[in-house]
Amino acid sequence: MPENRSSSPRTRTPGQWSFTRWVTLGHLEALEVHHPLFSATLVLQGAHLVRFAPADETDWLWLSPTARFEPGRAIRGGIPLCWPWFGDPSRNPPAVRRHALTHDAHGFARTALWALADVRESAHEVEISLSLNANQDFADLWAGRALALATFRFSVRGVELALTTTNLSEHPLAFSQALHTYLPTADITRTRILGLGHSQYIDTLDDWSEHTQYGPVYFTGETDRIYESAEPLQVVTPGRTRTLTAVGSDSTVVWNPGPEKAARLSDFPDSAWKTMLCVETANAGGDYRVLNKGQSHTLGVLIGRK
Ligand code: TA6
Repeated sequence: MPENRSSSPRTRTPGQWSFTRWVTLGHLEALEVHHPLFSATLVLQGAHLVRFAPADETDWLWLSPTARFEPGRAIRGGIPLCWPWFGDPSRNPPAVRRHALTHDAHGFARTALWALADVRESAHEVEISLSLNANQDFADLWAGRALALATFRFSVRGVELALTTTNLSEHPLAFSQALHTYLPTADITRTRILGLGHSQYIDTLDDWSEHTQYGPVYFTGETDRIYESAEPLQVVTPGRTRTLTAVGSDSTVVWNPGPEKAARLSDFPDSAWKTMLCVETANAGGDYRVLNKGQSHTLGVLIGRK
């Protein structure tokens, strides 16, 4: 796991905001939003949203009860940003793979220190932007050069997250990525995902073979699939339905570790697989993106209520 790195000196302005303030989570700095309509916690390391809830509601995101907040350590839960590659680099297309200079899953953005770019507050919403300049400071991890800008917009409607990548190099840049959203459920065996019916998917547990989805996605054990679709989704769990609407994506990753893998995961209680799932808005597999010099691409998701 690459150590905690910053692409620029930390510009930490005193909290001159109405609803937003600096806090420390474990050993990490974070911005905590306490708005009359919602609350949220955004960790600077990884531009990692770990909590969001409208007023009088329970958290919309799942965060491991054993998550650790340490420099250079990925946080288990919330919405990790997998960038500038998704998953195992060796499982990426050659154009993406050749830029990755480590074997770490999910790139290095989630353990890098992002810089605060902007905070905007209003009576109805709060928007926070963080940036990561993946320049020569990351030359031992990645052969690319790009600027990543993560913008979070919180409101009573939900969370909008947009991750914009701009190619700063002189050459075309191929990359993959995912907004690795962890969602809670009261019972994974009574949970289903609507909106992926009739789409093709790669089953990483069945030798990465292609399959067709018929009807809702149910969970009967470890599930780890890359769907070649990014239609609007409904995640139906006992007592609540969450909607996920993607932009800039043609792939969706669905993951639940099941009991055996759960026992091997870091910062993850053995039984936690029963009360969480990941539904990840992505540019993964064949949906990787290529940017020419100066070009940008935005991957986004709106997590809302039905
Ligand atoms: O998104 C699915 C996945 O790639 C799974 O294969 C599993 O490894 C999961 O991500 C968690 O990855 P992490 O590195 O956060 O433990």
